[in-house]
Amino acid sequence: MSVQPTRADKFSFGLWTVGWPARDPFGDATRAPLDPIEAVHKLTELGAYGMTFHDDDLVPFGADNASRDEVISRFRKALDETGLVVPMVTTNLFTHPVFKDGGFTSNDRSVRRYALRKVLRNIDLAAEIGAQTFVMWGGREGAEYDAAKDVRAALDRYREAVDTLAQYVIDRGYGLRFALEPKPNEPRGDILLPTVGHALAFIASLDHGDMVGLNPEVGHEQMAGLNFAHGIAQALWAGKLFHIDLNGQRGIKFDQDLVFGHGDLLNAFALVDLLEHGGPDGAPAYEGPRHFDYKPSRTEDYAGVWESAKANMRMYLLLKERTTAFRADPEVREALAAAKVAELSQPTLGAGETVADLLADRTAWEDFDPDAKGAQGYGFVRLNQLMADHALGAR
Ligand code: ASC
Ligand code: MN
Ligand code: MN
Ligand code: MN
Repeated sequence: MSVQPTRADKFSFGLWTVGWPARDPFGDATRAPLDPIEAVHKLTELGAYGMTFHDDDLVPFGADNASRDEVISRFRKALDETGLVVPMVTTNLFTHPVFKDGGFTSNDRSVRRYALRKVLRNIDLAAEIGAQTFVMWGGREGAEYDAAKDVRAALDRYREAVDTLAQYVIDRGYGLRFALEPKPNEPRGDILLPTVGHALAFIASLDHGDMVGLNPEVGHEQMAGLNFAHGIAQALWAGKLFHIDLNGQRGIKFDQDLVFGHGDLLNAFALVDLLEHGGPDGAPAYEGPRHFDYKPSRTEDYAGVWESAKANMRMYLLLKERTTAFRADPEVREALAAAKVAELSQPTLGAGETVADLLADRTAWEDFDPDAKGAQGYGFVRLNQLMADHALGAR
């Protein structure tokens, strides 16, 4: 298997990732701004198939219509020249001070109305440029102080906003779906819809919930101490994995946005295993873009930026290769069987079996020996070591 990326791998990058000039809360930018056109050409050359952007990444906030049109037409020309696609567009409701208390959930109603207008305009652009997914990361939708935010009212307004936008997409006949991106904190002290689970519960309350799914980010779940592969499994189980943000994070701390696999490598292995082999009969469980939302570290110059872009794709392809070998290894198959992993797919009650039948089944209670079953080993550690061996290329 080749670890040279091709378009068939469906790798995409946010313009704000390779284009991050590396300004952080403590220091100035360490890199000059990147021309979006150069990013299009460079990413194509490296083997990516797509690029994504926030409205304001491409067109500076507050640009007049004439300069907006010019930027967009230059960008479209570069897409046509390279064949790079824009599978996803997202929205910036976090940079400008007007959004300091949020966009859809600001306490100030006029800010909420302005935020809706900004997003409606961006949805038009997303549809025009051929995107299939519209991501919403509500980075400023939250609070630092409990008394300052009526959380139930904020969730009402969040729901109102998402339903309004979904209705607009229906009315316009756009083929877009929405993907909400959870994050627990940063930049707000506490962000609404902090995890995959919170967002799934919110989506279930929407009028147009069928059009709304998730864009989970590796590091965001890990900032909450959660298992990302488990979160993705639940999103898949709910039919809500509309998009994904791949990156790396080392434990519960500020959002690091490292290269994919440069954080929790074994969880990244489990993730790629799930995405690439977790469907029926070992087929991929997810067919969408493999999207990187990372930040090239502040220490890097542009040579380092492009190395880091390559590193994301290389990590994914190496993990794809290793997980394929893991799944094909007869000893792994035997260890999976010994660990009864497939037995969990068998329904607990038999076909047509009623509770009365279960109550009448002596083997389930009267003749069941909990002490004997309690003494059995499951062999999970051996299985995990086989996974680690494959991850390290030792098998
Ligand atoms: C997004 C998104 C994030 C943030 C972050 C902004 O749209 O997916 O994680 O914005 O990249 O710096
Ligand atoms: Mn992040
Ligand atoms: Mn993200
Ligand atoms: Mn991010």
